[in-house]
Amino acid sequence: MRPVARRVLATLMHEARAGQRTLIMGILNVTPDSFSDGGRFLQKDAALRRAMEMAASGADIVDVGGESTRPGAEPVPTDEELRRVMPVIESLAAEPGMIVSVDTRKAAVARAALQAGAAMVNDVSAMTADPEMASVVAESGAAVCLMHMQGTPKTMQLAPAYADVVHEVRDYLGERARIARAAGIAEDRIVIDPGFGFGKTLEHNLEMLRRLREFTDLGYPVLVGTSRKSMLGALLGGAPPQDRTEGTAATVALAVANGASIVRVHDVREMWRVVCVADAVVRGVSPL
Ligand code: HH2
Repeated sequence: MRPVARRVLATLMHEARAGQRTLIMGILNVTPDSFSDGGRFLQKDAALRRAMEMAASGADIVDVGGESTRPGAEPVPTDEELRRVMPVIESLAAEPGMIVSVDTRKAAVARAALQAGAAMVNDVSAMTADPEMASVVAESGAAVCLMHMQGTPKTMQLAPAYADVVHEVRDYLGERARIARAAGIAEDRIVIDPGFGFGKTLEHNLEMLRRLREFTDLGYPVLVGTSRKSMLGALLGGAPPQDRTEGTAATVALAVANGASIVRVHDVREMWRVVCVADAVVRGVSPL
């Protein structure tokens, strides 16, 4: 990681942990099949343009992914995932002040991305998919986002079931964070995420958003990723992903009110404005 990225990451993690303001993670899917923007950013030029646009619109972190984890998705081989994300990450990480996250479950992809200058690993398996992931993250000094998922993308929406979704997910995230720390990842480099839409029914998702404080009580910054997800389509009469902006905005505002530190979104310009207003109400701060 470059010294500038190291410094910016330390500041962002401090802000996230102290609850000073809500950070925005902009989504960049370099995939042919992501649920809402699949195929749009497969060409490197288009991906870089999109990343720069998101940074200019207020993204603190750009999250680059080369494998869709939408319900039903098939796994992508390592060499294909590397081929998709690495040219983009290499260019982005060279931009001064740009904080790049890599959305991957594979240690080999994380290692290559971190060597190229990425500052964060966003692992939707909470480092359970690859036994080498924890040591790769620990050695790099990068941040990690640990997300909860019931099952795998292929099967997770078939029959999600919990006795109490918030208790189960909270206990799991607490345990994964403990394991991350035991592997040498610093406490102030860990972010947790309840995993909206990952093996959850609409009711589970609503319950998690309503009771988000029970996750923040674990003491780690909480990331919320509801952007354009099917829970919003279900609540908005079947609106397609591109027509879920207001629904996303409602969940972002409620996430801020309920203690989220980071929101992961597609519509950065719009959600930056939502966060601006929500942070003024909830935290009494304004970036303008
Ligand atoms: N959601 C998606 C992917 N990665 N990472 C975290 N930490 N939290 C999330 O909620 C999350 C995530 C799915 O959204 P998207 O990347 O837009 O779609 P796809 O998986 O189809 O590429």
